[in-house]
Amino acid sequence: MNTTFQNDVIKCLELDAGKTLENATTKELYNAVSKAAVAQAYRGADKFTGKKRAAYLSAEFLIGRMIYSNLLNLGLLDETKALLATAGIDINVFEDIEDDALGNGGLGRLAACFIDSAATQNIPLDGYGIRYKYGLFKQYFENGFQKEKADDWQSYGDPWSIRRDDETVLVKFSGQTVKAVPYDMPVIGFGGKTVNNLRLWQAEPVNEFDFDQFNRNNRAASIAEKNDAEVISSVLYPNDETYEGKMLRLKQQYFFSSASLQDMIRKYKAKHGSDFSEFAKEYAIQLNDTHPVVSIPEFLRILVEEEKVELKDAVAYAKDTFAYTNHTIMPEALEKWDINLFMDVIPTVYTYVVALDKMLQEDLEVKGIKGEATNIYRILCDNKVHMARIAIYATHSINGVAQIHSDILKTTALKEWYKLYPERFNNKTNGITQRRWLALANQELAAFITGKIGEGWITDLFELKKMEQFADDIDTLNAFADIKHQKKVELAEYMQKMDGFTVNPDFIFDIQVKRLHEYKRQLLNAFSILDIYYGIKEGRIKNFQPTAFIFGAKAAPGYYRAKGIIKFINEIGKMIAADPEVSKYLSVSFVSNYNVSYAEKLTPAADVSEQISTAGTEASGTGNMKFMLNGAVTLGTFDGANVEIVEQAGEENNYIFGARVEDLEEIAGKYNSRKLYNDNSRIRKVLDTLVNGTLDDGGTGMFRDLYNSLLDGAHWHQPDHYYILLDLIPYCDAKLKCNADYADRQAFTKKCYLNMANSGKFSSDRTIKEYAEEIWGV
Ligand code: 26Q
Repeated sequence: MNTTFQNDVIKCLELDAGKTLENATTKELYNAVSKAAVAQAYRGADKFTGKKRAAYLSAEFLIGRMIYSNLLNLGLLDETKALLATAGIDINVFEDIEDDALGNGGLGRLAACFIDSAATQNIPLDGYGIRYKYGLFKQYFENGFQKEKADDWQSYGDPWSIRRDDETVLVKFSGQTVKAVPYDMPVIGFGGKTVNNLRLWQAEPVNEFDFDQFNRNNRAASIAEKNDAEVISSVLYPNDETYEGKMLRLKQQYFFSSASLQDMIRKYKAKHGSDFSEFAKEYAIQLNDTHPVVSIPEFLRILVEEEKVELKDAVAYAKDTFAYTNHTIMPEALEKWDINLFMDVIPTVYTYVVALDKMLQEDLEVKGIKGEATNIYRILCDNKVHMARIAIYATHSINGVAQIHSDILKTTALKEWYKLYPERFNNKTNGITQRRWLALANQELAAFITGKIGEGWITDLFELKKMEQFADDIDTLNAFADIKHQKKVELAEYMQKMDGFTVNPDFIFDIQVKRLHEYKRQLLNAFSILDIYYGIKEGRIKNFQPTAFIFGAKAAPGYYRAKGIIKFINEIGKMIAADPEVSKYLSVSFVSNYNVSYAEKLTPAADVSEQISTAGTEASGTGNMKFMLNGAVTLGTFDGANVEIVEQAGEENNYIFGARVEDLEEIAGKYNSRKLYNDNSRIRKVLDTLVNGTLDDGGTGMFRDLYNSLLDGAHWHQPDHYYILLDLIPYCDAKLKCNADYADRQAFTKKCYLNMANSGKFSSDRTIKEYAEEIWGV
């Protein structure tokens, strides 16, 4: 028992709230426990001194709820439970605390897993990002349609952050200067030995209030500067994968990029003065996608204009310091700013973009590339600033996030660049932290594993391989199956409480949770459910093992088609629930407000993990890894990290279907979705529900639009751009095969078990060590 920690909690309650454990509110308890834990973290940590550090620059950190994971890593979880229990309080009261939802999805959650892993593996890595006032919107449903409301994540306070006014910096835009105020969160490694830092910048005015304007009765003008500054860190853009050229978004990017660089440069100068030749020996900077890439020309600007470094030296230091991670190959996600907008917002930085473009041209000329042929490389082209091109030209490392993705970058998406700089390209397959996604989210399975092989897996997930030796032991498999059932019961209760769904825990739990996107093909899943529905009704499908299909997804508020898909799935659920003949075998539930905390309930409860993106579109996926770790089979395409998942766990233990990248390359240009529709009555039957009145979109025209997109195409896309109709029948076959296999419960449990036992590769501990060794040299 750590009496210092316990005393701190009691003391904090007394000082901050004038309360005791017995009469404190949840909010007061939360603040007291958190503050005591922060103090404990800083007390116990080793100090890194003088070593090179890495910085992870990311517009998003999707941390989720912090209290449980921090207590776990500090070894204080059981103790806190016990302390609260003395006053009759259940530690579950903290489930009311909001998630830190400062990210959209995979890219932001990856950043959160990475900082957890780095701290656990004693790697000096700090995160830098934006302290958005409002995180990703909260989702609710009205008549099956998605609605959004603001996410006020600080409603219970933010006891994990420490505001550091003394380290405030100024960020200058054309005609506007704002303060960037750092809020630091301790990033606590498992065991509490290493504490790294996550620094999130908040935008504030230099002058809070203009008294002159106020006295002249100009109320709005008196607070205009405050509003114009605060808006910069006010809200996370809820748009992943589609790019929008909004001025405020560029301001956000420059705001945190500039502040973070100023921070590092200030610390560097305190040690080395103005000789920047050692900068890359002190700092490695990893750019999480193109969102912080403006930090490269900003680095040049500061070095050249404020530190009097020669431009060509500054560029050389940049190349040694920066590295870039690509998270998508889809053209609509590539950031390209209008030159005019860029010049309007940050003209002083634009100068260095021009300089980079010129140096690039000179380098190309040396390699014999000139004139028109340079267009595919030019940083400034078609009146746009191409951010990914800056990131490739002025860094020493470019990585994809799964093997197949990195290969596609080399052979397709960035092949011209690969010819120029082959040595820069590398792969870093994503991972997830087993502390949150197993030790915390599935305490029953964690305890079971520890009972068999000890707790080494918590910091070395490859240890899970030792579980394989029990894969034929009946008692082991039964115990494993019991835990799965227990987690399904818990999820069913949670869904009842949160969304009013009644889900039968004796059904197969088949789960698809992820952002809503056409390429992720939730619509394909919906069609397969309709095909099963009609198959059961027509007697075509017999002996169907009852299945609960569970969805969770947010659609970007302006993404009309994605919202149509949500409504469609909700209508399918309604139709099936109203049909007693089929609802004995099928249920469809779309949970609302899917977030990290919901994911922690869903992942342990899945039997089947749906990972069905069109081959070549999902850079990696990380949800797939969470399900595998918790013992689910993957029903998926040969895409992203699924490829490596089946490589580890065996194709025979998973259900892989559909066209592969090579098949789609072959078919491109010849694909005719309408022919598939005309030739196959099952395809026709399910598609027609969109337009024949079977399912109702409330007169919005959303379903007709979906139907047209599959058969007629729209915008610049061919019909059925994501090959839903091509993969539909193979997908239904794989799903039914999986369903039939479930009848042999023991054989199916063994498949799930082997997935868990072979998931060691997918720890973000492995990934972050690869970054540290192969890119950062820390
Ligand atoms: C860009 C410009 C303007 C506004 C928003 C954005 C923006 C924001 C977020 C663009 C993209 C994102 C997020 C992308 C993302 O989450 N990608 C996912 O990254 C995961 C981690 O590598 C992969 O596993 C997923 O495959 C990939 O989709």
